Amino acid sequence: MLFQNPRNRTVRVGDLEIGPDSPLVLMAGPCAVEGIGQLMASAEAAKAAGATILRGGCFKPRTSPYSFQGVGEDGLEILRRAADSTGLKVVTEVMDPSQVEIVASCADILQIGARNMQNYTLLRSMVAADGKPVLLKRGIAATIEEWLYAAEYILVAGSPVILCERGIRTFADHTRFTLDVSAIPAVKRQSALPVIVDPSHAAGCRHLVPALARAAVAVGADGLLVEIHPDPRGARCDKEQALLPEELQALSGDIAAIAAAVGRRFEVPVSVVP
Ligand SMILES: [Mn+2]
Repeated sequence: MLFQNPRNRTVRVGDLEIGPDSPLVLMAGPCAVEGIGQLMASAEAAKAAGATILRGGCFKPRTSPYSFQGVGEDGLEILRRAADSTGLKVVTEVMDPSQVEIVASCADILQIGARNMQNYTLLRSMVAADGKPVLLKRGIAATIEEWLYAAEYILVAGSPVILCERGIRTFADHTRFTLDVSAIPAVKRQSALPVIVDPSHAAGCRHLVPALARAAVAVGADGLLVEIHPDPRGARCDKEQALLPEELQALSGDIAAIAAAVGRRFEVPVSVVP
């Protein structure tokens, strides 16, 4: 194996730092951008729970071509407005090389989804991200070695990488995917890159998300990416797994307590009681 080992273990996003030497970072927001009202409510809920980064997909890779495909470029502006009005950073997915420049002009972190982890044309096209950090989700059937080689394409293209474990495909059908908790300490042995965990897409159902998030923090994740929605029943995408604002608040308190137990910090607003 020949991996670049960035000496700097910290990924900087403006004034925010992500990595093992920094406080845990919480990224939260809806699966998909639907409109300004939904995004503002999500951004306020994220902020109130101690999140510093707002998520939301504008271009959605969907299993079925008949499912909602996202609002497209218009969503980027909505995302930016909601984030700016609450003082949050933005992470959003880019699906195609032709979108890299426009997404990079709006987002603070570009996301490459699990389905695109080995889309080498897209990975190489991160050269157009102008050095902005890229959040690279692990493919649903990718080994750690394949994941790190995919990261390498992005590093070579000039962007720092944040790895994101989001569950892999196994025989188990009680969750949407199986969260590979062991991947977090395992990948950290081989790489200095920050690792965050997405418990939402692994679980696929709301009631399992907090437990998986707590486990991720306990094994050393550097942050979490959590789907929330002000009205999950009306969500156009992934409604089963979106946490309510008050559920994210409760999870934040748990995370602060677990972080402290494993020697990490997670800065929460005073309204969140650990
Ligand atoms: Mn989703």
